[in-house]
Amino acid sequence: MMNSDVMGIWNKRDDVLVHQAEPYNAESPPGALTRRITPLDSFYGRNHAPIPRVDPESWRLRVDGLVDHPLELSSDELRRRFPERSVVATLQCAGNRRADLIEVRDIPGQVSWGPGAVSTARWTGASLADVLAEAGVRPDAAHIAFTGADVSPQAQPPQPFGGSIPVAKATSGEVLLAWAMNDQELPVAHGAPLRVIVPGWIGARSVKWLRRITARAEPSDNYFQTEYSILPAEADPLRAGPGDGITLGPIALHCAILRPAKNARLPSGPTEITGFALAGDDRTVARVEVSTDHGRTWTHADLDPPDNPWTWQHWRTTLTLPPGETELVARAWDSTATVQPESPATVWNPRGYANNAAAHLRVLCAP
Ligand SMILES: Nc1nc2c(c(=O)[nH]1)N[C@H]1C(S)=C(S)[C@@H](COP(=O)(O)O)O[C@H]1N2
Ligand SMILES: [Mo]
Repeated sequence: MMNSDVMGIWNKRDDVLVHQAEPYNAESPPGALTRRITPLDSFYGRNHAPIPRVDPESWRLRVDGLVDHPLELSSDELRRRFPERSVVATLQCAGNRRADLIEVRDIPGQVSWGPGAVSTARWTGASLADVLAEAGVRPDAAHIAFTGADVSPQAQPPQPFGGSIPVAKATSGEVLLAWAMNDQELPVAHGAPLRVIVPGWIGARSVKWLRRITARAEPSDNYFQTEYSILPAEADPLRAGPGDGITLGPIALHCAILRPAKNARLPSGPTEITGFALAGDDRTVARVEVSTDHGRTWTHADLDPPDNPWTWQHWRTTLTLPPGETELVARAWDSTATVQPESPATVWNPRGYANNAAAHLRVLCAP
């Protein structure tokens, strides 16, 4: 397939930041993140393999493992047999803002994501809880595993992308088997004919091109289930085993400055500073603060109320910036009174995941 065809399938705006063309990895332009819902043409894309060929006619979803009634469902059956449900949810890659960790210490072989591996959509589909209720999850099942159709050469051994979540989250109602995104047919690039959406959890658990749902006693043994984990700082990621890391699940508290842009040159005087914060599963953002004096004093920003616990909350404040260089720092607190760590150095880890340090950005004001 020619490169232009590949780009055609992804169907993104010219200003998305493409880190890799194959597998396609691209982050959203900062301007796209100022809106509550991210348009499809600027929603970030994160892949571990080429797009798989899935024929929507012959495609079936299998539900098996520790269930009383294994199911095999076509797209039509899914839409007919289960009530349709929509959830607005922010999807964030666990590798978002790895670039700031790389500045602390190099992380070879991983995509150097800036702050744009995050976007928000309105997802529509069947509730996973409803499908699992029909299959009858047995009491000895503790995890629900998902398997996609894309075989990743990055995995050892090469295997389809997959992962799992605990039964409690899987049956919570908000986890969707989505066939639509922003009220349009789910694009192939984002997992058509069907993908999982696990609101409030790292993007990696929202498996695209879904083929199979398996109820298990243990978490998924898919390569990517434990690849997405926090290793101890001194571990060698190439030698680490599945049990060596802390497996990632719920999203860590996060905050980003959207305006002004990094290294912007501004007139001095009152400047509007905007951004978003995201708390992750079961929490909401309770407060965002901005400092221009390296954290000595903080200004309380205006924060949008939460729509639900899984969607970013935008914030804004106006500060008078002095002439010369200023470092803006923005930090979020969540509804459990947790605050973000100050520095990426605190959270550095060998695979560069879950950088939840406060946002830092330098601007230059005219005298
Ligand atoms: N089948 C499959 N599902 C996948 C992936 C993948 O490579 N293959 N990437 C995961 C990761 S790491 C993220 S962050 C999200 C990205 O979703 P998007 O490409 O729709 O933005 O999809 C997840 N689901
Ligand atoms: Mo991800």
